[in-house]
Amino acid sequence: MSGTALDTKTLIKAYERMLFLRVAQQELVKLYMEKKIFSMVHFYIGQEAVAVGVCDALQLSDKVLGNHRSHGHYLAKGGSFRRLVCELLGRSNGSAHGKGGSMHMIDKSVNFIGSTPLLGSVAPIAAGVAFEQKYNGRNAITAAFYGDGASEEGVVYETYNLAALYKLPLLLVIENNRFSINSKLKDRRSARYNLKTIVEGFGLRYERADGNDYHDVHSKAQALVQEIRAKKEPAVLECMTYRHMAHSTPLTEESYRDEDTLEHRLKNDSLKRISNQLIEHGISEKKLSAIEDSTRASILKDIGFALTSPFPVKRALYTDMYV
Ligand SMILES: Cc1ncc(C[n+]2csc(CCOP(=O)(O)OP(=O)(O)O)c2C)c(N)n1
Repeated sequence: MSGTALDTKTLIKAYERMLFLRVAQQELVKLYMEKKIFSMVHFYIGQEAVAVGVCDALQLSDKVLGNHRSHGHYLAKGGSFRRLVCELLGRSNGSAHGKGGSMHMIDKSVNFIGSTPLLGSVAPIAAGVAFEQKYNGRNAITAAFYGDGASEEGVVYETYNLAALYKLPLLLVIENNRFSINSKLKDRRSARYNLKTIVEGFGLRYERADGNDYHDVHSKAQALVQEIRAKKEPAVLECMTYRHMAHSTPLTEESYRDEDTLEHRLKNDSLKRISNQLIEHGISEKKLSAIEDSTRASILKDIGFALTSPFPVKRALYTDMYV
């Protein structure tokens, strides 16, 4: 952990935000199992400290982009759960009018610019967004989230090069959950692969955080964001984390894991960690479960709204098109 200790009020707020992402995902899993979600879904359970820790270091005017696993990024940037669940259920008041699904989260009102499932493609797009911010003299930065698998795509290395050359206000957040689908880091990279050396070699700053620890992610993200804003120089923040569920479906497949067993993941779980910290701060378990109950109630209300919302009309097929 780094940075000065967090006060109780800040910890509770972080807990509430992370818990919202967790409970929202748990309820979405149920909808998925009931076959109410048509699109492919990649759940974010386990990685909440990354999205919340980073987005808590940003301002509303900063822009965020994500990947195929972006429910958490979207919500952490202030996106509406009601619009998210409507989108997943294919309803017309979804964030992309029910036509994008889970992998195409977008909400320009909170500067969540979009998520793109083509691995690695988010990096150059985010660099373009950051270029506009610098070119037009805005005091804002862009953050992009992508996984360790995506970080191996060639276009990401090209982005490092141009981002450093043009000194872009860009924060690239790598969520290293150790897998690209079921493929392990050691089966994809030489034992001598060193991301810090690579990133710094291109001329960007590099930091590594414990992605299961809100405080560590947040304090490192905050320090980088301040530097990026002041100096207009890009940085990479690599967050080591775990996804609790399978890549997508079947949701609970565990056979490809070795050291990151279910027991190990639960022991290191970000929400468990922050609730233990709150208990150390004198917050009772009763208070924590009351927060969980009211969080779930608000989520269920939005799901109820979504389930009774209309599907897009046929002529909506011809809107929001580039042709
Ligand atoms: C260019 C490209 N190649 C392959 C895929 C198929 N694919 C989708 S997700 C995924 C694994 C992604 O792993 P990572 O980037 O680490 O993110 P995670 O799923 O672990 O969050 C792959 C190979 C894709 N979407 N795009």
